[in-house]
Amino acid sequence: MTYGELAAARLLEIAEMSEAGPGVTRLPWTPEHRRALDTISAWMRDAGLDVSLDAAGTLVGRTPGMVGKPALLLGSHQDSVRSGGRFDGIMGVAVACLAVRRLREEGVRLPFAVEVLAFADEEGVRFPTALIGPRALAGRFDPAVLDMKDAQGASMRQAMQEFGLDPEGIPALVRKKDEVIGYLEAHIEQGPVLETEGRSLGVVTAICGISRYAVTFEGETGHAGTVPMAGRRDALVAASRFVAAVSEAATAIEDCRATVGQIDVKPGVVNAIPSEVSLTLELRAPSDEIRRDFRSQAMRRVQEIATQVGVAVRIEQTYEQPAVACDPGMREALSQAMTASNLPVVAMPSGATHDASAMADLCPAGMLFVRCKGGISHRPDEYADADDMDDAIRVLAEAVKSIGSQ
Ligand code: HGY
Ligand code: MN
Ligand code: MN
Ligand code: MN
Repeated sequence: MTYGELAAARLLEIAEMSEAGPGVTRLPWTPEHRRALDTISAWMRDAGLDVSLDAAGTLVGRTPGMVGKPALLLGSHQDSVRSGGRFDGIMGVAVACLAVRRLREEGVRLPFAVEVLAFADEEGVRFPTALIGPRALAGRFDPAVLDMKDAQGASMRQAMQEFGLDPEGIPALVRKKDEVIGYLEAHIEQGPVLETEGRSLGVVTAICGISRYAVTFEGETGHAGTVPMAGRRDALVAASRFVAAVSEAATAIEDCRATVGQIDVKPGVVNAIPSEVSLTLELRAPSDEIRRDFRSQAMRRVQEIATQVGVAVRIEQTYEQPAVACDPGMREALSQAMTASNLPVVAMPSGATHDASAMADLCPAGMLFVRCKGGISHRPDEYADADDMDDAIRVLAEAVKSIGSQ
């Protein structure tokens, strides 16, 4: 069995650690997360790593006996979106564990420690924020997020405590810059570029920035049959015009993305005019300047529409992650490793955000993309093949080795 085939088998097994329903739904600090921790711990021990769980719920596998030595960090996230795929995030953890095992089996001795990190929450699906684990390591953890609530009304603090963690310990997780050499993350591309180019791997040049908002339109409900159309203050009419307007505006700006993924209508009955609509708005752009310009444009437009329809509108920013350029040294280590593995080097930007976005605040960060069938992701039919994962394990191991020989 190749390392890639072993990765494929492990990912099939851990995909079962999910809520019921299509695809994988594994949210942070849940029973599904707890089951996944046991499996990932076994992957880490199989790679010869000592395993511990930190206060944010990040599982940490570290090479033993390297006390006080700086560490090269590998890893990705264990969580998924709702009805997501088997590879987003967790494949990076599996590939990292098998790259460490490969180095061990080759008898490679490194002058630094290696850690594999399985972050709890990268997607921001359960709570309206994300990247808790990497932001804690980078000293960017904002304790205010502990009061954010999930759809059941549980706060992040409660969720963590019920998971057996002490969130008060999160600020102490910050790493000193001289304790960390860098961070390398393997991740399924989640787009079509590598498949189109007929390549198995790509080196990421930059990661997009992202802003998320909670937008609430407040109008007036009334009888659907007796209230004339003229003069209605229908919150859903305003929201619908806004969704269409922001989508058209984003389409007109190259590489800018606007998505309304969630919407809730009150009173939500067939024969009453919607009085309140709350929705999530997400903006992404390759540069923070483009994203900021687009945000101003979207905010102007939402006020115009609210005035036209006679409703009030409230906008709260819930999450922000600036765009990040991957570290040239890490890119070079990955590129040389690809060349050493007889793979042509493909360099490409990322339209998805990643744990590496936040890790870049702590240390030099690099990413390795793995070909994604049909560019499909955040869907149950997301797929990466064993052969490509085998390439990724080899290249990641090679990159660690080359950093170790610098
Ligand atoms: O949404 C993203 O870009 C990532 O998959 N969390
Ligand atoms: Mn991901
Ligand atoms: Mn994702
Ligand atoms: Mn191959």
